[in-house]
Amino acid sequence: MLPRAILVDIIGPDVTPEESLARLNELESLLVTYGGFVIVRKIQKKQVPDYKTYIGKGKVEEILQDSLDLGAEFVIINNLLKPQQLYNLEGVFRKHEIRVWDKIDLILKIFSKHATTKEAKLQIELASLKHLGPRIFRMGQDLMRQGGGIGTRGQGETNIEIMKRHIAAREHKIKEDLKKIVKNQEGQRNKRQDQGFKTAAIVGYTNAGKSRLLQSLTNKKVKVKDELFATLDSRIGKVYLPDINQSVLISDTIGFIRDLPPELIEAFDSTLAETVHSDMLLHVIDCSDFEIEWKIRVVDEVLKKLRCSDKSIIHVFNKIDLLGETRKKNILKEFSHLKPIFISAEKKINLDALKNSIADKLG
Ligand SMILES: Nc1nc2c(ncn2[C@@H]2O[C@H](COP(=O)(O)OP(=O)(O)OP(=O)(O)O)[C@@H](O)[C@H]2O)c(=O)[nH]1
Ligand SMILES: [Mg+2]
Repeated sequence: MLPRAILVDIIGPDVTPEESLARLNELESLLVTYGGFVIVRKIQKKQVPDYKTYIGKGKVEEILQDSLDLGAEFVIINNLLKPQQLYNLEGVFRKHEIRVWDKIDLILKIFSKHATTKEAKLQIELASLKHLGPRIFRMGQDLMRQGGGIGTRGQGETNIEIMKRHIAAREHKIKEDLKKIVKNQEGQRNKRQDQGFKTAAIVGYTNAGKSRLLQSLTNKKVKVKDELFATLDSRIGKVYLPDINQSVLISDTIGFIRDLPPELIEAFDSTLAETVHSDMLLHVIDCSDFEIEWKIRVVDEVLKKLRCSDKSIIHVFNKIDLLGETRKKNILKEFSHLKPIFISAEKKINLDALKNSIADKLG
């Protein structure tokens, strides 16, 4: 049986019903990608999150009762909690064998499931250590306090110190290993540059069709799947542009998502290096999706964090095969300022126009 979960979202008073729905839909897609099943969705409007447990006290009790009544194994909170808050919540649910995750926990679990390369695995381990570390210390401290009497206390402190040192040493080792990978990638990038290749990096929201576009343009075999965060590494393929009689390199990478925590972006430094060093960007947008506008905004924000906002960019509106004429016209009107190029990566519609446009930008 699939793990059963209660989804909880704490939203500010200004969040509209549409946005609130979109937020929970996204969390549900993440859970489905992980392989779970939603039994109830809970929303609490709150100006300021609870200092101790993020969720208000009454709501915590309500969620616990529902979890017990409905047999939930997980409570997943659609926010980014402080380690202390998560730890306190876990304290309420742990004795009933119900686990409490925040959004990063869930994303990290999906990442672990999808990671295949050494680089991705290292990056995920690093992000997990950063995210979980403080909670592990808390647990250690509690054990120490429960130990009580003289003698055990000293032992507990020593154990926490050992644990902290162990985690710090592991972090250090991962960073060293990643540095080697980055160096190797730099070498390859320099070589490609010396050979005169220009690069266009595909970016976009997760599940927009980035990997399919790389495959359709370059025939490179990559993982294409209807799930979030199917891609966790970076891939490069070559495409010939007749307009400028030149081949360019196209790279594909991890997708973005709303509230992508900065520590995850940091951990994925080496995977995102291809994007950061590219000559231009192809921002792929799923135009069959009704949430185009804020997804574009999310991607723009991540690009800003990566200091890529100044790069030349093409807005590639993908999955045109799923659109009726009216909707296409409306989208064209609403987003005309972005000069969209409509394509279908899946059905290979309008790829030549896209190639010409890339040639234009790079030429
Ligand atoms: N109908 C249609 N489906 C598409 C098109 N392009 C991609 N898809 C589908 O959309 C889903 C996601 O495609 P991917 O290429 O894996 O998307 P991605 O952006 O790489 O996703 P992540 O790596 O998970 O961030 C897959 O089921 C694709 O088959 C398109 O032009 N039309
Ligand atoms: Mg992909």
